[in-house]
Amino acid sequence: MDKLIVTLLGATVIGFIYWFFFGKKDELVQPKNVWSVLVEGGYKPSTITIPRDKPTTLTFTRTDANSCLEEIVLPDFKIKKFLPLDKEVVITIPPTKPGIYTLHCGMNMYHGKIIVV
Ligand SMILES: [Cu+2]
Repeated sequence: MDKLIVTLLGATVIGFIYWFFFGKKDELVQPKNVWSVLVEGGYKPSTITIPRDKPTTLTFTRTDANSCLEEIVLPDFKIKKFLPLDKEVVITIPPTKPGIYTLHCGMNMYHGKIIVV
């Protein structure tokens, strides 16, 4: 009986560790070159992981009437775009060297991250 409990506990711990380190990380690191970002009280998701060797298409949809979010800026890519309410705006990012790049609203109050891997 004790052995069984220890085994079950061990399996649970291993499962948790796996989930904690790999499950989450996978979600964060898995690069995609097509993303849809909802602009509502910020950027959702706020961290976007993209591959270095392919052009990436980001589609932004602003559903937040807050004028603070009506402009999006990707300073490293020299991109600045107006986001009309409830309209999809496509931003294309060329293949880029690995690194962390920021994106923010016109007033630099809301932030997001583009991770190129
Ligand atoms: Cu703003």
